[in-house]
Parts: sequence; C-alpha cells; structure tokens
Amino acid sequence: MIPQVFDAAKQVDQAFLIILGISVGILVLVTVLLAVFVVRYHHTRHPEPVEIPGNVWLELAWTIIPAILVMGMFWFGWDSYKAMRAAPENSLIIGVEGRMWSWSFLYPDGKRSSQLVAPVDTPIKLSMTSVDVIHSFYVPAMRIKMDTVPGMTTYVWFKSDSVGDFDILCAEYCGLKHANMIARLSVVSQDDYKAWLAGEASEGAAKGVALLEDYGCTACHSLDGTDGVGPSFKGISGRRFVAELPDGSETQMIADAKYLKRAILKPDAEYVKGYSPAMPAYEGAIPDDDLEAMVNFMLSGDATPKPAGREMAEEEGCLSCHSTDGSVIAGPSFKGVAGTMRQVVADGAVRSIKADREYLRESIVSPENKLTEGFDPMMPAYDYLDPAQVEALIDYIESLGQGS
Ligand code: HEC
Ligand code: HEC
Ligand SMILES: [Cu+2]
Repeated sequence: MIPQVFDAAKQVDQAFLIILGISVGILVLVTVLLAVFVVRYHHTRHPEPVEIPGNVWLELAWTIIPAILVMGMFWFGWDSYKAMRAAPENSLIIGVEGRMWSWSFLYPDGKRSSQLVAPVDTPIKLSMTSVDVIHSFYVPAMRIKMDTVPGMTTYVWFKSDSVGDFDILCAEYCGLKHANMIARLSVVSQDDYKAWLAGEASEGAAKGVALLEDYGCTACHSLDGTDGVGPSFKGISGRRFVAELPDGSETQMIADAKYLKRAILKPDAEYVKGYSPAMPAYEGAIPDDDLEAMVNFMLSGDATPKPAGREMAEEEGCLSCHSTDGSVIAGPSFKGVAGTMRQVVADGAVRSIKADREYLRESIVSPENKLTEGFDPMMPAYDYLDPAQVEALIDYIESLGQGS
C-alpha cells in the first residue's frame, strides 16, 4: 500500500474505497440475481411466462436506493475534493516550474532546486506553471496530480505528517523524454529544512567574504556597491564595461569567469576604464582553490564550488535533449560543437556564426535569439542559472571536443 501521510489524501482513499465497495456490492448483487433468475425462471421450471403490469414498491425501491447510493458517492467524492483544494491560509508557498524534461522548485528566498524539499507538519502550497508545454505534476504518495500549463498558474497543496522521500512524476505525455521527469519530494524536520534552506549558501558567502578580506582585496574593493580605489564587487557578475588595453585602445567587455581570473592574476592585461592601474598582480600569490572560490563568490555570491558541468547538464535536463556522442536527440549533440561554424536563424535570416563561448552562453541563456537551423525552437531559456553555472556548462561542452 502506498503511504498515507496527508490527511486530505486519507479522505481521497476513503472516497475511493467507498465507491469501490458500492461498485463491488452492485456487481455481486447483479451477478447473483442473474444466476438465480436463470435457474428459477428456466422454461423447464416455469413454462408459462407471466405478464407483470407493474409494482409501485419495486419501482420506488429501484429509483430511491440507487439515487441514495449515487448521491452518497458524490458526497464523499466532493468532500475529499474540497479537502484537496482548500490550501490553508498559512501555507508555505513553493513555486514549481515544469519544463522539457525536468522540474524546478523555487523557494520564497529565491533558492532554486531540482528536488522538492519540504518541512514536515507544514501545509505546502505549490504554485505551478510550465515554461513550454503542458505537464502534469504528480505525487502518488500525496494523491495530488495537477496539470502545469504555460502562461497559467495552477496549484495543489499537501501536508505530510511524517518525514520521508516520495516520488514526483509527470503524468502528461510531453514528448521524447517524458519518462525522465522524475524528481524527489523529501519531507524533512523543521530544523533540517531551515538548515537546507540557509545551508551552503550562507556558509559559501561567508567563505567568499573571508577570502577577499584575507587577501586584502576589500581594502580597494567594496562589497556593497560603494566605489573605492577599484570597482565594487557588488553586481560584478556579467557586468558590461569598457576596458582599456595596454596599447591605449578601448574595448567593450563582459565580466565572466575567465575575465575575472585574468583581472586578478594579470590586471595589466586590461584595465577598467575610469580607474587607476593600482591593482597588484596576484599571479603566483593565490592558490587555484582560493582563486576559484573568489571568482565563484563574485559571480554568484557563493564561494562553494559549483557542481561540475557534467553533473549540471544532467541535473538541468540538458542531456535529455542533447547527446554527448554525436547523435541527435531533440537538439544538436554537444560533442564537438564548440568552435564549429553554426548555421543559425536570427531575426528571420540565416547566417553563419562561430560557436565560441559568447555564442554558447547566449544559446543557453536566451536560446530564442539564435536558433540552430534545422531544429525546433523548443529549448527553454536557462536565464535563472548564475554565471558560474553557465560557465561550467560551457566548459563541459568544450571538454566534449572542439570542432574547427
Ligand atoms: C591597491 C588596491 C587594490 C587591491 C588591493 C586589489 N585591487 Fe582589484 N582592482 C583595483 C583597481 C584600481 C582596479 C581597476 C583597474 C583594473 O582593472 O585593474 C581593480 C580591478 C579588479 C577587478 C576587475 C573589476 C571590474 O569591474 O572589471 C577584479 C575582478 C579585481 N580587481 C579583483 C581583486 C581581487 C580578487 C583582489 C584581492 C586578491 C584585488 N582585486 C585587490 C585595485 C585593487
Ligand atoms: C527541450 C529540449 C532541450 C533542452 C532541455 C535543452 N536544449 Fe539546448 N537546444 C535544444 C534545441 C532543439 C536546440 C537547437 C535550436 C536552438 O538553437 O534553440 C538547442 C540548442 C542548444 C545550443 C546551441 C547548439 C548549436 O548547435 O548551435 C546549446 C549550446 C545548447 N542548446 C545548450 C543547452 C544546455 C547547456 C542545456 C541545459 C542547461 C540545454 N541546451 C537544454 C533543445 C534543448
Ligand atoms: Cu512532462
């Protein structure tokens, strides 16, 4: 038997059992009567058919009894339906996003995860939508199933009275890898939930700040947006700025992982316009781990290393559309795509463009800008990934071979 951890789900089970019981009762009654009548009124025993003109009591009975049964079934069904729809006012609201072919869960503080973590004994209201086609969010253990529809918000709620892990599935056929839309609902204690929510993020942030202080960076760079000897680190991730090259020329640049590392190790490769060349070179002075952690922190506010690209590509569902062996699933294979010339459709025209990091980045964050020719515009925009994560994905794609 599947677990019963949600009160409203118990009502659903009850309604189900009542309807099943009545149906079985009727089946038995009809079958028995059928057998009795076949024997009792067989022409050998009952050679003379009798015409029965009517029987008021019988007619009343077979009208009223079924009416009561049907109304009764309706009542239990309605009652459990109401219980499933009536999310308590004080519910914790968690967002759900369906996409081909994975689920994302969004917590009130902005945290995002690919598994649903929920505190025990707390009503949870899931506010759901889809970024592409219709999916259906299904948690058998909670007896909840609801379509997620693009452009529309639907909801379900549940409250688990015990901790445990439960399956989440998609119950609406949504294409090739529909069966991959499996996730986990982990119901955990209140303390574990708080720890999970605050968890690594704040530890990672504290580590980032500590590193920048330890290496003396904060003497010249603020973390809160105020200008110092150097630009503030606040909002540096993905910032567009004008760089002055050593030869005196200027160029437009974007602060990504590669640039940030260079800016720290070899500041004289380019200077941020408007600042003096006061930044010391840290080449050889910062171990790789610390440099990585600092850059992660600048990009995402969290110094802990992001999962490697391969893991992310699995977590985010990229590999359900992109193969790594050259075969085509729904999108082009990642194998050897980096560095090749791509035929893309942009603004209605087809043109050729090199798959450099900038192009790959755009393909991930806003795929609709440049569609690879010959493929459907089905890739969802991964604009919620932080830059460090996008960089990791690009590194992973590049590691699968570079074309020319
Ligand atoms: C003596 C002051 C000083 C110290 C100490 C210093 N910087 Fe800088 N930093 C600057 C200045 C001035 C600039 C702008 C000119 C340039 O691009 O080099 C800059 C630029 C940068 C940039 C590029 C910023 C942008 O907006 O593109 C990064 C990243 C950076 N520093 C990181 C660090 C890190 C990390 C440390 C510590 C390990 C550090 N800095 C220590 C003065 C400093
Ligand atoms: C629902 C299927 C689907 C998912 C999920 C998906 N993609 Fe795509 N992707 C496509 C399709 C189809 C194209 C080709 C059309 C276009 O350019 O959007 C594409 C194009 C790309 C391109 C450009 C490739 C080229 O040949 O120029 C890159 C890079 C890419 N995807 C990366 C990713 C990454 C990274 C993820 C996961 C974070 C991801 N995709 C998730 C379907 C998908
Ligand atoms: Cu689906």
